[in-house]
Amino acid sequence: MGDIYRYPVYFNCGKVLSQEQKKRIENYFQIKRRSGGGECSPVEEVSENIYRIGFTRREDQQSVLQRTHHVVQLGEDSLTLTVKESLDPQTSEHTSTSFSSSTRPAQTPQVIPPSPPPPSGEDYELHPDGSLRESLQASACSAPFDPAEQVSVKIPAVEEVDSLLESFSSRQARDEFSQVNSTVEEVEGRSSLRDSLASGNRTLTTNSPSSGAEIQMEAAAQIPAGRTTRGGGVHVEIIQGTIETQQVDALVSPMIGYNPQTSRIGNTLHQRVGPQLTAAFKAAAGSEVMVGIPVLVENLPGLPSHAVFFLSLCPWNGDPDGAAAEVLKMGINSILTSCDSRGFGSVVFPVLGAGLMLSFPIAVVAKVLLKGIYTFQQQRTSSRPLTVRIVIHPDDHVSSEVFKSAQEEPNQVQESKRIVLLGKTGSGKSSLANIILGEDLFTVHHSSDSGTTTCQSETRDVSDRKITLVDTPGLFDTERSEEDLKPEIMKCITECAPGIHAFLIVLKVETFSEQEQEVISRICEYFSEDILKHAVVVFTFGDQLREGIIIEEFVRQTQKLRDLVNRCSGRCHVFDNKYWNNNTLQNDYRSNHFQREELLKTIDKLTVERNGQCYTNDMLQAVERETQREEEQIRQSSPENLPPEEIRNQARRNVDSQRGLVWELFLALRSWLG
Ligand SMILES: Nc1nc2c(ncn2[C@@H]2O[C@H](COP(=O)(O)OP(=O)(O)OP(=O)(O)O)[C@@H](O)[C@H]2O)c(=O)[nH]1
Ligand SMILES: [Mg+2]
Repeated sequence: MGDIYRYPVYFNCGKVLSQEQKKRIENYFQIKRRSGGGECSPVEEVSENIYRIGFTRREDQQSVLQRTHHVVQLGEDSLTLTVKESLDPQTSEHTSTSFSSSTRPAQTPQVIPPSPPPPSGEDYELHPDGSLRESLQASACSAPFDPAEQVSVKIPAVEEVDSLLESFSSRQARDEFSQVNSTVEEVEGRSSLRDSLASGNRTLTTNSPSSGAEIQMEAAAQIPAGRTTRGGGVHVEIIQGTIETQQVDALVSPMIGYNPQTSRIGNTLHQRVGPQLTAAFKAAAGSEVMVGIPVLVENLPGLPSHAVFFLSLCPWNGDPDGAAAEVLKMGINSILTSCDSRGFGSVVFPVLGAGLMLSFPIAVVAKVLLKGIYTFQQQRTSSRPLTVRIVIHPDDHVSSEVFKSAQEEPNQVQESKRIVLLGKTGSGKSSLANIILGEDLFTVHHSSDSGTTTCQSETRDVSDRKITLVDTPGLFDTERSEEDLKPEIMKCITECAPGIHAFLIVLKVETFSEQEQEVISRICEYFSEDILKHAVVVFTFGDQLREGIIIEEFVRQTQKLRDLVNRCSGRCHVFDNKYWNNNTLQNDYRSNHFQREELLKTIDKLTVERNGQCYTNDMLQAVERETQREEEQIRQSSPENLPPEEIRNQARRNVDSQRGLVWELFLALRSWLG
């Protein structure tokens, strides 16, 4: 990874930085608007109290260095970093770091104040000690939480969560629910979740017409509670503020295990309410809580909100499709369902699970939360207005940025993943595209003198994801001239603006020759090395693989192939578009069905690791701006209300017709970037 972050910035620090402080500094340097920076490495200590952070782009490094001093906010205190480009002893001797506070006199550089609760996310590592996290992780969410108190946390397996979720109205789920939540009922006198289960009038598979959820990002600290939602339905607000001061029907407070004080919010609520909080929680929860099923506590004194949903979650396990994410989804859905059946008009969510304790990536939380709300909204039968407010702590700029970009991209939640297939003529790109989308949409050519001649893009829903595949001709074949490439590269770029989530570099299971190497070099030359951060190497003609051999072993046998896959962070899969279609047995390695699911998971992971950001370059962005201008013109000039999809396609066609101009721009940029 070291060479990716090859543009360093150094700073000196009087004392050892904690992990959390390093993370804050990294977050600061990631946000262009604040520091001038961009994609960067974690902060690492290179010698005593000297730290390095590396950028992937020279422009970002240079723009950070334009300011000698950077001020990073750490709770109430701020840390001033004096930055340098090199470790030259002469210059590094003068680097300094100091703390200052707006409310207190500056402290000595040697003193790092105790960390305040992190604003980023909602839970933090306070309770009861480090062993909690370890025990939860070690037990993979299956151990009783606190045997001394005779309480426990029930954690269903992933499949159980799924089936539980999908069979909410089933008898079995009802029984299970009543078992874990019996005391909630006693305290409340009525449990509308149970009511809704018992009534059986709603299942999660119902597809009712929706009135359309609205998403709004509010910069204001507070939005008056009780604000009416527009047009009924679900109204989503994203604001910065403090959750405990919201005047709404219900707040959501995450927790680990059976302890409501294992999150920042839980602690804050405890401070406001006092010991009654624990007593009321215990009375409501009984001896057991189940992860993903909220415990509702109403009428807590000292709070402006009517009720609090305490939601037990599992720590992040690195898998966007894993148990932790499923539990989070399930919890969100349970809370929203409960709000509906209780007649609540407003509920407030924090950035659930993104703190140190639960450690979900913020991009995952944003996606699960927004998608959960959309899904709920599409499936609910009630048309009663419900305001769902997502509250981000005022200091949590990272979450704010992530949610803002989620909000800025139209229908980001349902936005399709744009994936481009690249590779030599005849490598099996069109065949692979058909396998991935599950339909014969792209023409497969069986003779060597014909082949795909134009870029084609198709979008389909595949395994709960919306996928757009862009099939290309053998764009980077060595015998093709740049003139030949021009129109098709342009078309590919207009199809993919503003960015590409993943590239599939398609290679046959065969000897990796000079020619293949040359194709890879050309791809990197056109799109820059950055492409490999978003690339997966996909092998076709998998039947050539010796029985019992997995693709990684095949890769290991050839140095150049190994290097390529390493540069793609090890991402590789294998298909046989012709012979592996009938093996539908789960976990059968020589099955396209299995490989497709694995490939989709790899792409999900890749997107999460890149915080949802696509591969983009100045060219793609310029084309996107142009496309948006065209869209605006079409909107203004067309008498009838065209659907957004049609406007977008028309705009793309218009931009594509100006290829000459775009090509000039492309060449100019390429020579400028060297
Ligand atoms: N046995 C086998 N044949 C394959 C596989 N993939 C593709 N083919 C065959 O290879 C030939 C070319 O496949 P295409 O999918 O058209 O290849 P392409 O990469 O799209 O080729 P261009 O469009 O020319 O760039 C066809 O005859 C396919 O049936 C595979 O995995 N196994
Ligand atoms: Mg083809």
